[in-house]
Amino acid sequence: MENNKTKGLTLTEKIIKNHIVDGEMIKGTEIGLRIDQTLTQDATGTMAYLEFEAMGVPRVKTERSVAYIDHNTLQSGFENADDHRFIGSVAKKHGIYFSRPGNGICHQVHLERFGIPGKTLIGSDSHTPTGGGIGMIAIGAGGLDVAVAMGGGAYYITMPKIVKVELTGKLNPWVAAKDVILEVLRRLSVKGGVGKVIEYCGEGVKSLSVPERATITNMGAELGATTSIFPSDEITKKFLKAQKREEVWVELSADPDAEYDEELTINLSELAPLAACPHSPDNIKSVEEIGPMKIDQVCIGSCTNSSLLDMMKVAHILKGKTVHPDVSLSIAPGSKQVLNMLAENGALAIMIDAGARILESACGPCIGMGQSPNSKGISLRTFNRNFEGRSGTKDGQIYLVSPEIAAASALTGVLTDPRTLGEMPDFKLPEEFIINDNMIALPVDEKDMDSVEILRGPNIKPFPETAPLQETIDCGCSLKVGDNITTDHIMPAGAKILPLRSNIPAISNYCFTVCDEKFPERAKSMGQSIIVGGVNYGQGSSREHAALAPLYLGVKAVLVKSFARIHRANLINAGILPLTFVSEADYENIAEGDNLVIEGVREAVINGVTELTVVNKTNGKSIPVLCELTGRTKDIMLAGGLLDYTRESLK
Ligand code: MIC
Ligand code: SF4
Repeated sequence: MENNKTKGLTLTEKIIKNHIVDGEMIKGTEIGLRIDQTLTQDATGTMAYLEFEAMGVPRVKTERSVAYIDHNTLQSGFENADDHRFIGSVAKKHGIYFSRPGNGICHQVHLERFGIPGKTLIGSDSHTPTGGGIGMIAIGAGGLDVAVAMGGGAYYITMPKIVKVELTGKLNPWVAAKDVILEVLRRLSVKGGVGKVIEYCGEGVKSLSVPERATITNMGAELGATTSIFPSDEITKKFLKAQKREEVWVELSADPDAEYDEELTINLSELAPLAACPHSPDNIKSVEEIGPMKIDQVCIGSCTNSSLLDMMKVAHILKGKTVHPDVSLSIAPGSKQVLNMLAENGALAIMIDAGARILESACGPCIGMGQSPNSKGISLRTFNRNFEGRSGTKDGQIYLVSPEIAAASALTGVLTDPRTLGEMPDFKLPEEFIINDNMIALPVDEKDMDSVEILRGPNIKPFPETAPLQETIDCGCSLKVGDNITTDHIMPAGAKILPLRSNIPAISNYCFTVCDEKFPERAKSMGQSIIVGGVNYGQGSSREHAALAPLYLGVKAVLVKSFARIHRANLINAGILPLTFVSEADYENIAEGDNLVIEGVREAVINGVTELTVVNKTNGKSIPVLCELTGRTKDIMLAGGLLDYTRESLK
């Protein structure tokens, strides 16, 4: 047997090894990582900065922290504008770079201007793994975890399994990076990546540019993966050089004898244009299989597919043509840099000429901020999530596709295979991007920080009250839901609800309303309650509001078949007990409204006892459940959440 010490390392292990500050690189155990960079966006940022303020750390301790404004950019009342000003003032005071509204989507801008191969990044947004396209370990986290990292604290994850995805061959014309990640989703499903890092390697990597790699790592979030990563090579160097940041480049790859936990091979030459059908990113069919379905809307953009390369392909397809009369086409270039370059090289004029509705460089329709489709409307989107209702139209039918498919279909009015477009030009990234960071405001020097006033609008309400873990949880089941519940079910987004992200009491009135309109009222009237769910509970976004709203509504525990990673961490951070069924069959032994009792909870957590019993007083059944907490998460739960725990440890 090979000696462990001499075995080669995967790229993930190399970066983790350089950043580990707590624990050991043993799969399945908890490890603490030093975090070099953080990012926040505005929809999660206000909470994250309130939490940062509550910790009382004067200046961020990271190498670079950036606050982006990109989600809540529709200002139909004072709320979002007030929140932007709050974030801007906190950033200025506490040493954080501030990417102003209009500068672009956090992940796109971070890749362009701040990402550094080999560094660690955590962001209060689940698509932070976009940075893996440039060779970073970039992980999505709850706002509170990001606040702790800004304060110099470690970020804790379970040491992941590492999956090798070997890319062979080369993509055929009009087949895109989006089709690669859709193929991975087809094979692994939305829960296939939980507890894993997806590491790409092989000959095929060399044919993919950094933005294409970033499309793949971005949508790795939909696998439930901890993150995804590509090596840092000559192509990465070229990209950084074009961004005038060549000096930060380092070469990084796995050792040739690295050992992986799982392996899969994708032959790029065999891929065909794919689509994720309603209502899940892993519901994959080929465009050919679906056929020429009539469509109502096309939206191009989002952090998955809004790079200059994507936009140039779209412009090429639209050139000299007109958007089909039955279709609405919107395009949101991912950053000011991309938009600026499109304006300079004439591609923007081509898009406008074809009849595209040009949107600002922001998340926009991806998070239901405008462009909701018509009733039962079929919408093709280059985005990463097509969960039910996320578009803002409850019965909207959302298909996730590449920009090539989207643009071709916008012209024909039906789902169209872009391979019918004829010869594909050789789209290349420019030797030099337009660099102008004038929309990134710098913080003041530490000595001047007292002169900065924090601008707190009336929309900003304090963090909800928490309490130390109880010995006995005795309450009713306020809600029972099925498998693959997303955070878009738990805490919906969209133009109407997003402005309430800094106001937990108000936003709580929408908690779970996608599944059951009466839930908030019922939970409140019950005082305390337990939610029961199926597998992969809490998949999707990193929004801690999906834990804070239940906390505000009195939810004490969530009992499910299995959890998605970030949401489970957010529940613990909020002091809500995450429980799983020992036997999934017991899911049937609880109905909504049943009275449930769990005794000896606090003592069990203190003593590290992982098995608890839920007694269903309504039907008399005893249900064994698991409460798997490690040293640190035990203390967080006992304290009533991460904020209380951090406050206590700072005393
Ligand atoms: C998303 O794509 O779901 C979001 C909106 O970017 C979320 C963050 C949020 O809800 O604010 C995410 O991905 O974490
Ligand atoms: Fe914004 Fe959509 Fe990306 Fe989330 S997935 S960061 S909403 S563009």
